[in-house]
Amino acid sequence: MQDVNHKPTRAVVAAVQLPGVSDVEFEASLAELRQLAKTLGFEVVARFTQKRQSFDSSAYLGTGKREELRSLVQDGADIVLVDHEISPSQAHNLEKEIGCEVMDRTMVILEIFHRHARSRAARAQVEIARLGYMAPRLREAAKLAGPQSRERSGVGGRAGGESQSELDRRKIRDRIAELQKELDAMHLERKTQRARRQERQGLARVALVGYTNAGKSTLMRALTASEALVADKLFATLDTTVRALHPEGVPRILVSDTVGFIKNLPHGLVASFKSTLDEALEASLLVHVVDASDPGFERQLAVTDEVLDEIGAKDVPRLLVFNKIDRGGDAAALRARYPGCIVISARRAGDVATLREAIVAFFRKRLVEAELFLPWAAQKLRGEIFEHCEVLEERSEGEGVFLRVRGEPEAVQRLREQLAL
Ligand SMILES: Nc1nc2c(ncn2[C@@H]2O[C@H](COP(=O)(O)OP(=O)(O)OP(=O)(O)O)[C@@H](O)[C@H]2O)c(=O)[nH]1
Ligand SMILES: [Mg+2]
Repeated sequence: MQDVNHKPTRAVVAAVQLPGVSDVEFEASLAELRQLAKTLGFEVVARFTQKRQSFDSSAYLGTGKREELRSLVQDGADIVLVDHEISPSQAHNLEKEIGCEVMDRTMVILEIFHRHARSRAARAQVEIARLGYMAPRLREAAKLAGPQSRERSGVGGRAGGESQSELDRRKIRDRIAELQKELDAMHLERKTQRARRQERQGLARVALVGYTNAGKSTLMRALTASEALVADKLFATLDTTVRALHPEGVPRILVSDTVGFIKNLPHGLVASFKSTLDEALEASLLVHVVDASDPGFERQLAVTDEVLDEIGAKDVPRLLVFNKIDRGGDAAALRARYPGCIVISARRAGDVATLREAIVAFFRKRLVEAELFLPWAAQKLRGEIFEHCEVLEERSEGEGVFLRVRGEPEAVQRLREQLAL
């Protein structure tokens, strides 16, 4: 997609506006496609739109419009990005008529995920989604290429009489199965590690979720004094990372940063990122971060809610956080409209402290007070008690010490069990 001189690829963003879609919604989606294109390093040279009752079944745009687009492309564009997911045959026909490559929204998002995937798990997840997207397209390509495609020279191992496309499909299926097996193994391993970590570190967990580019990683950095990747790109973060809230207190709170959501997140991606998100969704609190300065924030908020429902996180308590208020947005109006929300800028230390306090308050509400008796013989548990609980009072009595403590119910229960041994 890059020419030999490494000049940026020149892209046209194109979209059909259907009757039910408002101008605002349409423009917001197109602006987002531009952002996606920029994230891929494309230079957007033109926009191209058409109002239609429905997508043209053969090539997305109407006949006359395809002609127009063809000459626009000839004037200097390398690729056309279409703001919907289109069928393999629509893409193929459109490419043929306008004379350049066409990428639909799904493909653009998949490509970004592909480039940003770092960990083994993220790579495998993205590859599964890409293969799932490509399979029907390969079938289409084979159909269009006709019977002579059987003559195409394949890479070894072809069973007698099997066409190239059948072979490719079989390979794709096998590869997906293989990747899925790897992922399942990784998932299991992570689960075990997580269980161990929770044993050690307590159970208070909060996950930062929200639309891509809302500022989740920026807040992660500020809240945990760590080095999460922050970038003015869509889908900068693909892996869940976990760090302790800083400064540490009782309970010790773990914060996770997660992959961002977007309108029309390809279905294959939702499925494949579910395991990554699962970890985050075991959190007791979701901090839903919204970019208050984005005119389309309401839609972004709704999309995030939808995806959270879809992946089974509907009932996890949420804290709604409007971020980037330094860039725009009406704080008073937001507070009136979304009771209980917090309006902040991740760039202001005071605001981050307010958010931290809200998170800590949520978890402190769960804490219970209890009395523990620590016999002299079990002094080795003393450090553990102090690590997991706040000790409110301590008095020696006969065979040991009584400690009045405050901690998470699970931590207190665990200590009780250990003391009973
Ligand atoms: N002005 C302003 N910019 C912010 C604020 N918070 C984050 N940003 C910027 O917004 C951009 C995106 O921030 P990230 O923290 O990477 O966003 P994210 O939600 O993690 O995005 P993904 O990982 O892509 O889902 C970066 O350029 C940040 O510097 C804020 O409060 N004010
Ligand atoms: Mg991020």
